[in-house]
Amino acid sequence: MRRRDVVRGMSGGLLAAAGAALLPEAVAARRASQRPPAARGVPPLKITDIQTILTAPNGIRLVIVKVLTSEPGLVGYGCATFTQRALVVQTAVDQYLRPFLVGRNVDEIEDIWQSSYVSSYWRNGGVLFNAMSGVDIALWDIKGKRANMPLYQLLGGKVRKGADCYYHASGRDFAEVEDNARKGMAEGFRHVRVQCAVPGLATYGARSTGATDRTEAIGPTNPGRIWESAAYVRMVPQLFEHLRTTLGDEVELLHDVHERVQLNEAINLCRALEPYRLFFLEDPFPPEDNGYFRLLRQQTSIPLAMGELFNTVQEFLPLISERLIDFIRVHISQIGGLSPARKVQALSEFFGVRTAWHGPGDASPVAHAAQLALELASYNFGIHEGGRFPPETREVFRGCPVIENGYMLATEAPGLGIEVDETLAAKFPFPPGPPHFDYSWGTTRRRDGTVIRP
Ligand code: GCO
Ligand code: MG
Repeated sequence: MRRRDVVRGMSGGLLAAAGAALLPEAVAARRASQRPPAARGVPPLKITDIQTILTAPNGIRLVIVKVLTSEPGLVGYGCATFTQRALVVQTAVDQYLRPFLVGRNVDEIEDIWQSSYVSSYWRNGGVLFNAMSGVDIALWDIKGKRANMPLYQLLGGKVRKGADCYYHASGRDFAEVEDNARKGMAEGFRHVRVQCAVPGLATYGARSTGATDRTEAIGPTNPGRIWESAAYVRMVPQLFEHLRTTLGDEVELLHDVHERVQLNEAINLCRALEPYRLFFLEDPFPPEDNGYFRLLRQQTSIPLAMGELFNTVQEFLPLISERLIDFIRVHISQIGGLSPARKVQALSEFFGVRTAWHGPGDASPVAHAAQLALELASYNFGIHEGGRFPPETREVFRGCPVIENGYMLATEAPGLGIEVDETLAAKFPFPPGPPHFDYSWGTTRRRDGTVIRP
């Protein structure tokens, strides 16, 4: 083969290398010395401080972690929101993670996660993992800013233009749910989660119509808010019958059971819902009943989503590896942040499980932006929960992802693209008394007084 033919079949660096091999040594050496130096990454930077920002722009208690670095002005934000126990997370960050991590190299995200994980000896759980998540997501934000790239670039680059979102529609009756679903559809959402009140009961996702006697402490002998599953299980298929008749077949419908039924009820409910072609049915069981998925899976073709209450990956590994669910729905700050979420996403891809990270109002815009980065870069993305950031939230979190035509889109700014306006954040202090989202946990009971999960 002649030299010209060899060269024609090559390109770029290979061509240069082959050329150098064929040139006299002195010329090759001169050319090498003229080449720009290889990129050597970025100079080491230290964590100089870790702070917490507490804010409730829409009445929902959010915990944000701010990591400061030795480069003046370079900071990162992470979400550590465990809204029901926000102040405990703040203590975990300020009193424990901060002293453990100040002085560490900001680039060592994985090692910072691994060493923080064992730094308390007893580990995991909602408080410690949320605290770690605040730091973890902030470090990814910083890495993106240093690279001058939006975070999805560091995770592999886009595999889609935007993340399809699902809108929440609820109501006191079927007509109100339908009206609210139509509002979402008119805004361009192709996916709508529908929840409806059951008369006389404290139903998840809809304003309660049950009576509450608050003069005495709620307990087994004074149950207060009442939940019974039988009426609910009868209502849901009727709701879907109504919605498919009025809204048509095109729109994708979702529903959250919120862990409130027994195995046999879940089987019957799933079977009754099959004709209505749900996008997914969420959280039929509490995590304590993970074992039920093996039985439910065999009985129905309804796509199953599960997971906002999970903490450790070990809890839900079998659900993924045995293909017992269709969507994994962990709350990314609850499992420790973006670093573990990336692993869950990668693992799930190999078992045909799609991601539908938990994303209600108690996941801050910082968490949504981190989820979005992963969703844009991962093949097995399923759906993004949430349809909007309210105006006050958008003012505090400048640079929220954009929602357009039912898609969440990256702003293309470096890192997560969000700057927290701390002066404004301080104008929305935590509300006194039981926070929003906190009102019913541990106080909703069966008619006979037995507390329900959750
Ligand atoms: C959802 C959830 C939430 C949770 C809430 C708890 O799927 O959106 O179930 O509404 O109940 O995040 O704080
Ligand atoms: Mg849910």
